[in-house]
Amino acid sequence: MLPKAFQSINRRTLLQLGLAGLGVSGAALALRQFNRQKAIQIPALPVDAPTITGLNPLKVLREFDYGTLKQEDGKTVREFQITAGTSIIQLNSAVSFVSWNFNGRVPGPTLRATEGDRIRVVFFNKGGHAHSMHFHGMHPAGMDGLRPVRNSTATVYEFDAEPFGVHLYHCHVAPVTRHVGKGLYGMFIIDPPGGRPPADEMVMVMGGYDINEDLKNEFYAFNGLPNYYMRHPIPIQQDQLIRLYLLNMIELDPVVTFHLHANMFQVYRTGRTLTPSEETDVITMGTTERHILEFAYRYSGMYMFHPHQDYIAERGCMGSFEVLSKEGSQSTDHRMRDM
Ligand SMILES: [Cu+2]
Repeated sequence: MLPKAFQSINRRTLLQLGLAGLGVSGAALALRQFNRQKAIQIPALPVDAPTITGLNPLKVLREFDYGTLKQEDGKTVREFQITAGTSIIQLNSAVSFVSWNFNGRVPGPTLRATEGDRIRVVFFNKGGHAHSMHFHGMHPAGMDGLRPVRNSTATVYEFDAEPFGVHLYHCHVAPVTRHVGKGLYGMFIIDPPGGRPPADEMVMVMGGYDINEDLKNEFYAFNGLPNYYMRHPIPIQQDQLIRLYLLNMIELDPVVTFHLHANMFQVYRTGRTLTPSEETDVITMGTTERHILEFAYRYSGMYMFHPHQDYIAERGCMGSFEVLSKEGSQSTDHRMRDM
């Protein structure tokens, strides 16, 4: 009998894969290989994960905004609607923070396109202050987002998506430190024309909060809420490729690192290559630096990730992966036992 994960694959699929003559065990083996290469299993998110005042880091993690697709004069256009606003977010049970944000989230939506697509961002400013959207990547000066867009007005940014890689956008109205620190930033992914191999893809944006305006951050977070992924570890599948799009948007601290426990990761700097340039378990990132990190966990269990500036980790920029064991395999979570 095929393992449960493969039971839904019917004879037609087997024929398409050229596996129909292999017999059940051979087919299962080949399908397992196929599964490893093609069908990525995304574990269900914890159902009890609470939504705290509009922010849900588990949603930020795997949600991509591809815009509204249009064809204009033979060109693919992706139209995005972004609204700047002001809202209060609850950083923990005692501390609230007035955030300025895009589409009610910190970080803003992860905008995603393929290299060469035309990007059209319809930007509404309902934030109560002048704001703008400045994109990283290549575009004409007029689309660079330096011009403040007054409150209750709108503008359109339009340019071609290039070059492929991991980019970002943020408000560029002075003082930028304050506008970014309030939460006006997000990730902008441009996929290479042929895409990348299948993987469990996720986004993490590191941010800081200066709650008393002393030009020092008192709290830090992955995807908006301090310590969220410590309380709600991210479930991932053992032996499955994880592609992490990682961005550092922490203002006021010149540099942070990102460290992954009990593993190594492949680095694609700024997402600008299709082959990795480096393997390590800690990478140093200045503000707005971003990379693709790829890894898979050999052993099931709980593994932390955090900047190795431990004061930053201990103020909220810390999380865990829960690596779920593969179907039918024994747990390899070797915990310490009394001997
Ligand atoms: Cu702004």
